[in-house]
Amino acid sequence: MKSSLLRLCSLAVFLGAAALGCKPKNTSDAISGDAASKVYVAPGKYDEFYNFVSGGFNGQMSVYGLPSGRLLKIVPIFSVFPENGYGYSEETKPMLNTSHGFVPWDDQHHLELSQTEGKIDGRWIFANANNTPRIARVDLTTFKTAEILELPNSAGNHSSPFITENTEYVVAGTRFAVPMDDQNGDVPINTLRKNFKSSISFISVNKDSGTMSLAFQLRLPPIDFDLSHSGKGPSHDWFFFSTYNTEQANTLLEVNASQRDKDFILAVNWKKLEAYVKSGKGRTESAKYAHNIYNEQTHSATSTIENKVLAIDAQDLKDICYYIPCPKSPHGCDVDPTGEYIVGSGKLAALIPVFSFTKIQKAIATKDFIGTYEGIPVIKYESALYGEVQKPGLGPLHTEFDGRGNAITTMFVSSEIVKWNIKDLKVIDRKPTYYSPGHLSIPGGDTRSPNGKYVIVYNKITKDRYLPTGPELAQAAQLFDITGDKMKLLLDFPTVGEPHYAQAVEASLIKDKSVKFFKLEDNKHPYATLGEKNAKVVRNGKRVDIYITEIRSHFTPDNIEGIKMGDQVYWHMTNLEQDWDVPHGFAIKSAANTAELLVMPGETQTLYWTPEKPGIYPFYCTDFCSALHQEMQGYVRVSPE
Ligand code: CUK
Ligand code: CUA
Repeated sequence: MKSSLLRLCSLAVFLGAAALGCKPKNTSDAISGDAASKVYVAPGKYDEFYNFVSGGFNGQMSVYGLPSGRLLKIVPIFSVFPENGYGYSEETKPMLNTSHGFVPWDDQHHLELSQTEGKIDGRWIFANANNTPRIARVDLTTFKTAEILELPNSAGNHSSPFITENTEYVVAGTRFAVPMDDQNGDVPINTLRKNFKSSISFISVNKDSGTMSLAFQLRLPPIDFDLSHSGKGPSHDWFFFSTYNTEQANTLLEVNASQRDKDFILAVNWKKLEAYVKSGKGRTESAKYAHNIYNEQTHSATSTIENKVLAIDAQDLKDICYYIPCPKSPHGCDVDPTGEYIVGSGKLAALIPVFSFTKIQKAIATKDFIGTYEGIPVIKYESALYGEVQKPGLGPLHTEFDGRGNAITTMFVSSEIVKWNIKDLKVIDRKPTYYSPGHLSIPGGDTRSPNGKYVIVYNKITKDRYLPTGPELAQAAQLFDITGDKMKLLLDFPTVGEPHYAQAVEASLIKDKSVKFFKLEDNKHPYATLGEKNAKVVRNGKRVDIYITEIRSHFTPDNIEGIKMGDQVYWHMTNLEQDWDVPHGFAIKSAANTAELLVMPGETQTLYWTPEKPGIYPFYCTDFCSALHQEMQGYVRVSPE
């Protein structure tokens, strides 16, 4: 993103917009007199909203309270996390398995809370991985990653994990057109048009368990999907995608991908598509992808490699896909709460086009097309257009809705947020942001019922906003009050990673369902130790299983002998506590110990260990658990073979 900033900024200068600049200077009028009291959450008081923020290149999700901006938790999703042993314990390693093997990092851009009838229901949050395409589901009772599904036939997985109104599907569009996985991919890159395809994955979600499965993939001629959103209400059956690179350029020069005056929004009738698939129109293709599920009873993940996918071609179905021209390098593709208006944000456009679902339907019914693009009908721009927001600012990126008939759009180049009325397309207010905002988020702001109290803006550049921390500065969010006609800046707060999309929701939907500890009697881990008297060391050839319990504040057993060089040692730590917020840690001195374990009350987690030489190895609890925490320690003795 930052490199394209340079291009976009020079574009701003080129357009004679240097006055707007990349760096608004005046901050004094941004802070209103009562801002402090509006964001102050007194000690002992809870925040009103949970704010879930994507981690970008850190591969995690962070959770903040709003309006305070206090960081509550980092939830590892696609990256290993030494703080709690995610990706290091035997139980969580399978979560990061893929068809390419163990991939302990990814680039996480978008989050979407599950919905029922177009409203956030607070059950799960879905996350995308851009690099090795994956979709994850985080359980909001435990704040743990519950499931990760890899996506075959994709590369880059940017336009996801956007969902339909009842979480029927999580939808994921590929960023890169690629040769299909079951073909020989060793083809000249300039045969892209012939040999590459673009896929949109439809992942169904089980209503009760949340379990995902890759239902089918829609195949299209090469095109790069950027962002997407489902329809709502009247447009419930439809999904909308922004695209770029309609020249099917295969070099990285932006000029190549942006030379057209207009790219496309793709409208897909997913409901009809689903019916075609159900009636047997799809074909089964071979494809390899991992499906990883964490089980809360066994406290362990299993990874399965799937080998088939159902595919269906857009060109074979005459009434599923329609392109709508959209100026110019569209990025965000956002649908208003009524489901009637679809906002395309062309990064390089000096206006914001707003499309009308009713007009799109009419154009389809009357075949008001200007032609086809790779076999898919292209609706006439004017026939789909509701209207254009004129002179909104420079570099419109993303739009959210306040539920009162207004939209707020980030302007990447002119570094501001702009509020405009959806009906009359008039700009109502603009406020500078610091600097170069990417995504923004209003609680419920992409659903049928936004809570238009705040907008939170995620900035790409924070130069001079925080104490310097070397060449890289804090990532940053800004909280604005949007209850009045004029937006008011209330708070800056630094964030973890590079935030892209974020979602916020009323805390009441989540907080009372939060699991406080895991019941020991429900612990079905095969190596659980359900009481100190069951603690033991079991040898089976070279394999040694150590069943250890942890309770304030000792290990049982705490002195272990009989381990020999060449042994493969599995430390199965069971935390016997049955109380809220009493994890115990485990770490052992040695090269093989690359992270600690942090074991939640009632849970069992395993560290695999191979001793490096004979001797005495101390181990201890890493989490300050009681006045005797420091004493929570032990020794293991390793003897020659
Ligand atoms: S993208 Cu980051 S600012 Cu990946 Cu959603 Cu627009
Ligand atoms: Cu257990 Cu410290």
